[in-house]
Amino acid sequence: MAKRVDLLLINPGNRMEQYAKLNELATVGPPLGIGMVAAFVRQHGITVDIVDAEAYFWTPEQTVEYVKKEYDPIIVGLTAFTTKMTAAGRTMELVKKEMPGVFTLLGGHHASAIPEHTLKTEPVDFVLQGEGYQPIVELVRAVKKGSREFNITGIWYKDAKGNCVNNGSFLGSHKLDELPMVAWDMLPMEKYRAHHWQAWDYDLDTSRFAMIYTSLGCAFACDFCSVNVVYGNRQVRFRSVEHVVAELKMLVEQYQIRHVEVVDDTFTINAKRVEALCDCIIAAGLGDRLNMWCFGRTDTVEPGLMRKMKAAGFNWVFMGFESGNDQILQSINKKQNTDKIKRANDIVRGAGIRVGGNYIFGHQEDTPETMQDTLELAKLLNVEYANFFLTMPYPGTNLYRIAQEKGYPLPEKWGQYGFFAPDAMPLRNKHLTSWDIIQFRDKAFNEYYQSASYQEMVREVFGEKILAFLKEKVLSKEMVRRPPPQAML
Ligand code: B12
Ligand code: SF4
Repeated sequence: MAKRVDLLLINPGNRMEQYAKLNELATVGPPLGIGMVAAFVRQHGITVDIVDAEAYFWTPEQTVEYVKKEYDPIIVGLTAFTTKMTAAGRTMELVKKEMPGVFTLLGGHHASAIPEHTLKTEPVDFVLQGEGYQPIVELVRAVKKGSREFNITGIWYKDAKGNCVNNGSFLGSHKLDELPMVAWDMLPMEKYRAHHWQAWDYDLDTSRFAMIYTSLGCAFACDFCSVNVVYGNRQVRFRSVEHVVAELKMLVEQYQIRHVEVVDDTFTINAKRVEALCDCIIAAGLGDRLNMWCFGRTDTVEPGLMRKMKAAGFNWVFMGFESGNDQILQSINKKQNTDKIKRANDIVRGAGIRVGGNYIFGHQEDTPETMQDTLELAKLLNVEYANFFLTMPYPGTNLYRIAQEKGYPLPEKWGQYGFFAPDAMPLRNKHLTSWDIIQFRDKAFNEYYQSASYQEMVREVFGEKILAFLKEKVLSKEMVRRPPPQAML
């Protein structure tokens, strides 16, 4: 018999649209956001479950077929980034068609960035702007009472006349320790797997993977990033180190987790706290049982801190290098220059930690020459793994506003906002079309990964087997670009 629940949370699937030939290699991570919402509402007496369609590689059709058979929910709530909106929209459409009377709810970065547009254009009854704890408890209670008015901070809906009701954004409490741990018991833990590079030192076994947050929000405001549409422009909030370590311990002991991604946007921002966290991880005997990675800013990595992190199981640090040209770095307000980037790279690698370098092509002031500088810096640093990203005008970013002000075309399909989508469409600038940018990015990717110096480094550091894997499984998958649509030229 179908299981009756107040709230069914879904992580919609869209892997083929996003990753195409890279699908089998791309990470499969647990949806922390809905995992936390589920844990919170459950504490308040609401019956809830999670369907992680992405983890099963299900299409919206397969998802709704399963949901219809297994569940009898009052509200179906989905989470989505911009790139997942095609799948989220289709899933909600099918819920409306196949399960009449069930309410639909959408939360996450995309809905928080453009709640009104989302409410007007998607088959959704309620949009959550911001963090999803107390508002959802109140919403479920109101729906169950048969209410027609929802004056709940964070909840946007249409009134009886079809007008959008704006209840603003919900910013959660400052005390993160008061939030429960993710509802890991509702997630298909055996399905998650790390990025392939995270397992290069582990014989390519990506299983036993989880993600964790130790802080939420970011104090910076980079043009291309939309992190604060959910958390608001305020100080970063931290969990206590004990709270984090208790969750890590539970993940290791109950689920035998080994690979962990720390999702904090700038994990290394507060050195003292990171040291205390590392001490606590080491004292709990987890340092050599975990293989973790995190994001760090180039101005927050110092030798002592890196050595401590290495001892605590941090084997990879990813840093936003962004560009190899100092004027471009200044123009994007990143508060770093190429000397600082080189220094940070030396420090992290000096501590025996692998470096992931994030580069972006197509900044608003980029030209073919400055993009070449970025590629040259990448080759010079020759880090263990490099991401070559694109300037994507995600809703909620400054780039999105720039696109609107300047009348630059935006992608026509949500999937085109994905960095690895076959029809990805970065934002153009006054020197470069979207097509110029993407062509350069593809060339940069090939030049970097095919270069003798990169491949030699991989052989030396990780061995012959990893180099063979890289060549056969990653580099052989040539990205086929469709002929560019007019808007990209
Ligand atoms: C981990 C992560 C991933 C993982 C996701 C794993 C997973 N299953 O979720 C992976 C590596 C797969 C990933 C991929 C991508 N990601 Co990502 N990712 C993140 C990261 C670092 C953390 C997300 C997270 O767990 N946050 C912590 C949780 C607790 O917060 P949350 O998810 O926001 O959830 C809260 C609220 O939003 C809300 N909420 C969320 N969903 C719902 C749903 C309901 C019903 C309700 C009520 C509430 C609710 O309540 C939660 C608790 O308050 C964020 C940055 C960030 N700090 O958020 C970027 C981020 C979300 N990613 C981003 C991007 C761009 C991508 C990619 C498109 C990049 C690419 N490769 O092309 C892909 C898209 C993949 C796809 N399938 O389409 C952007 C999104 C921008 C946007 N507007 O869409 C972000 C914000 C990074 C950035 N700096 O801009 N990502
Ligand atoms: S790119 Fe990083 S530092 Fe910049 S706003 Fe986003 S999370 Fe913060």
